Amino acid sequence: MSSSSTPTAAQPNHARRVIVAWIVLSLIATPLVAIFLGPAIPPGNASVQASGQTTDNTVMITILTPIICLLLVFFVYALSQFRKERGADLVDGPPLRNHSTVQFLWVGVSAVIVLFLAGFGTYELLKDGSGGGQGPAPIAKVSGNNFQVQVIAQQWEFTYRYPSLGGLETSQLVLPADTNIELHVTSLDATHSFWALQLGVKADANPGVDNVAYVQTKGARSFDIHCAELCGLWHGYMFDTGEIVPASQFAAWVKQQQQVFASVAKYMPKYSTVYFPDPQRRAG
Ligand SMILES: [Cu+2]
Repeated sequence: MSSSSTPTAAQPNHARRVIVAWIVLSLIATPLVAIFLGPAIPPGNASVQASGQTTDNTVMITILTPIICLLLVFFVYALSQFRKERGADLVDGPPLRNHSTVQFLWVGVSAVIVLFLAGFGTYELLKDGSGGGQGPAPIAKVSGNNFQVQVIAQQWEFTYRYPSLGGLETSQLVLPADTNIELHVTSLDATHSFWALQLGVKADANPGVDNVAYVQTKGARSFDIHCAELCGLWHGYMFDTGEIVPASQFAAWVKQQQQVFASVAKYMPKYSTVYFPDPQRRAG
């Protein structure tokens, strides 16, 4: 940088340089983030809710990109241009006080971004049942005939009950493709959390609570299930793989599971929206 040490020397127009660099960087970075980075952010594409969350993440980081670009440009510009020269005194720049344009832009732009995201986020949460558990009386109900599946957590596994299939209980979660599912998440003992990553579902599993979460499956694929609430010694081993399968394959699987289930059905507790700890089982 060519500069004279006299304070009266003409300064380049720093603001214009920063703004030009910011606009150029933003014009390059924002489409790249929206097209490539956003869609790569979890949870992915296994359900309508998961796709919705990925879209929401994309919207948010796309809005954030110009802001981050401004910070980066200003940071790099300040580091390279506003350096104390060797031997020179350390002098502060002129203070920026009562600059109404800067104040108006700062408050105005921040308010617009925050209020827009609050409105957008609320709409997105209510649109398709969000995939997070909404408790026993959901605000955002997904209308229509949903296929009910009860998720029962206990130390340290999940089991799954299908009330429309005679209370069939299985150790693996299998769901039909392209179906509206109503998950009823509960627990037999401690507080757990049912987290089906690629479905975009994460719902607390509390004893005595029927926590409803909605998910609309897409095509056939497998997905990961983890307990997401520290629930005791083997919490870290409380994971599972679920499957979304075509309707015909689902029917065949149900038939096969019902044959297995038939022999133990008489020992099963009656289907209920919630259960309470079984002292016998816990003692064992
Ligand atoms: Cu757990």
